[in-house]
Amino acid sequence: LARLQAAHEVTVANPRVAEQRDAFFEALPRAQGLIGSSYRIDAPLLAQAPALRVISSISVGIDNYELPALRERGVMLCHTPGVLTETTADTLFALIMATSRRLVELAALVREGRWHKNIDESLFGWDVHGKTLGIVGFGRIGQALARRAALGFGMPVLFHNRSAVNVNEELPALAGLARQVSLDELLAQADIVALTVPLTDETRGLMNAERFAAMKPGAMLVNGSRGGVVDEAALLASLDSGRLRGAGLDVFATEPLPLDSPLRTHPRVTPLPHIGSATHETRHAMAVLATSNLLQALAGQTPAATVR
Ligand code: 8YV
Repeated sequence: LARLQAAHEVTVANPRVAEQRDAFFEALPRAQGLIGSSYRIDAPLLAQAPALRVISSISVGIDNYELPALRERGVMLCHTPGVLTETTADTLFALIMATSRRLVELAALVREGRWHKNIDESLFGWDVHGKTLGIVGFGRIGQALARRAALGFGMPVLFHNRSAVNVNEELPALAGLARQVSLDELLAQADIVALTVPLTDETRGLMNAERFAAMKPGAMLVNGSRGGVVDEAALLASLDSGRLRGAGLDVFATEPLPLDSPLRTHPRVTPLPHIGSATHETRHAMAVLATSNLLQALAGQTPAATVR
């Protein structure tokens, strides 16, 4: 990346890190290429980068990029789909297990020296195997999660997807194990609801008070998509009412999660710091793909992972 930066006036958009923020905005006017991830790239920022030709995002999600502004300026956007699918699905299933079996809470009990006697019913978790999993958004990650649940844990899978999916033809390994249903049917029948939709105008606030009220009493939610898909006030109300048994959250409306957010310490919430793809292997693969995308684009080619 250093060679790339030297050769092509490339800058890395990671202004969350204060000392990098100044360097980022100093380099931006000269940048022809930009390596991004979760920073908001919108029209005002692009106006500061007249030389910018390509953005290569180290992420599969692209909700932080203002696509019309990119198109208007002819800036190509590439991302890293595919290389993080399995890892992110692993994380989501780990979140299902951790939330169902209260693993984080019970590990803390041991760590804090509060394990004095056999664990009683007040600390029991719930089974995962055999429970019905409802997956909202059936793209690569949703399908990978379905394979883990259906093939590994005997869980019937319901999924809701914007477009029709012919499981028998497209996903034969899941034939007879995963069924496409309406969102209402999914919420009414699923013991565990997993969100794997991209954040769009259609999905923002999807899980609102009405949808939480439509969930099966005692159900659980896990979110590995984007925090903006969930109305967090409605989530908290559903947890506090006891209707929702628990929530495993890897993403939040505001990240890092504010210290005063009730979600950070809620007893029924298992929080993770947006680590869906955060393994050594996968983040390396994402960086390699993002660098390759940038090199191709700066050489005048159109990488396969270009956002259309
Ligand atoms: C990214 C993600 O690593 O790929 C995505 O969309 O949310 C994560 O896997 C994160 O955006 C940081 O780059």
